Amino acid sequence: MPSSALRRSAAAAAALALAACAAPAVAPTAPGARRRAAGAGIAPIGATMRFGRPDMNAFAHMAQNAMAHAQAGHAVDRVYPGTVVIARGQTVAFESFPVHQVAVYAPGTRPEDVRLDAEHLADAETPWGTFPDVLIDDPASRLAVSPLSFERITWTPDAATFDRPGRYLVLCTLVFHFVPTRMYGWVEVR
Ligand SMILES: [Cu+2]
Repeated sequence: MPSSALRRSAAAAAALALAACAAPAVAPTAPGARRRAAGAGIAPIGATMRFGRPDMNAFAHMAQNAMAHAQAGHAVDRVYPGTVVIARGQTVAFESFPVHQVAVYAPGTRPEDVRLDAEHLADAETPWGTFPDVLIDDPASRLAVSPLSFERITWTPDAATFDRPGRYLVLCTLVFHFVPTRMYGWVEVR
């Protein structure tokens, strides 16, 4: 069953995308932004990772047959660069281009550990309707998950996400990105 959190996340992203159509400004969607805005616990950004590419920052080409387009898988659906290194106390700015969703898993989690059976796939609410069972929703060892990016977004997980040394798996939860194009990378915390 899809988690309500993922549903809320997708719904929030959809609302954001719709709002973006009316107003050009797209606010970064960072959990903990309120707390940081209050002046507490600002985490320095140690690296930037991009999910997808800026030249794919338009989804007009996906509007027709969006589901079929998404399922086809594309070579650009990758993480750039594949590995970044940060220090403890830092976080990562994830620039995400349409359409991806970033999930961070605890050190020790390997790509093959992520479960992809029907019990661990969730629906995605999109501007084109509901896409059934397309989002990887395996909460085991998962530390943080971003909204779906229907526009270019920058998502910065809370500094507590990377609070110990190790190699963190970061992946796109769209199953047809994670599997055929291996859309995942690594954050090394030293
Ligand atoms: Cu993706």
